[in-house]
Amino acid sequence: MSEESTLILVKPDGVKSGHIGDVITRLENRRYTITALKVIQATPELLQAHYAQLVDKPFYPGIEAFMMETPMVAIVATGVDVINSFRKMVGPTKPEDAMPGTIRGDFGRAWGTQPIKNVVHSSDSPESAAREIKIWFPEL
Ligand code: IDP
Repeated sequence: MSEESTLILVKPDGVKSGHIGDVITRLENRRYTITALKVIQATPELLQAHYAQLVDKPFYPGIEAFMMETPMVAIVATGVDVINSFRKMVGPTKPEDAMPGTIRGDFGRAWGTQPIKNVVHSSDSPESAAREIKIWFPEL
């Protein structure tokens, strides 16, 4: 397998609860390379592009408001199979479904809330990763 890159966002609940460092540490422990990293305040435009497939859902306005609560940390991580492997390290969408040892299982605290607050976003496919990296890092 060859190297690939994925887009990771430490969401506002992860920022507020002090888990930026934990996410970075897990990437480094797994020997992924952090190829870009910045603090960025999301806007409705960025979020509508990022969550294009969710914009029409009834819960979308709640997601948009949540994702703008604080600036987020956006990361491009690179390594062999990083997209799928990091998704496994993140765990399923609902923190209450995520096993201990996963980022959402260990650090997700907002169980059963709407919108779902789950510490991090990570790309789910090579196509999503390429699209999302362009949205959050147009300078790359
Ligand atoms: P993922 O983040 O695990 O890839 P997606 O289905 O791509 O999950 O959804 C993106 C984000 O939208 C989720 O992480 C979560 O914050 C929010 N979300 C997804 N489904 C729901 C829902 O049914 N209610 C509220 N929020 C949701």
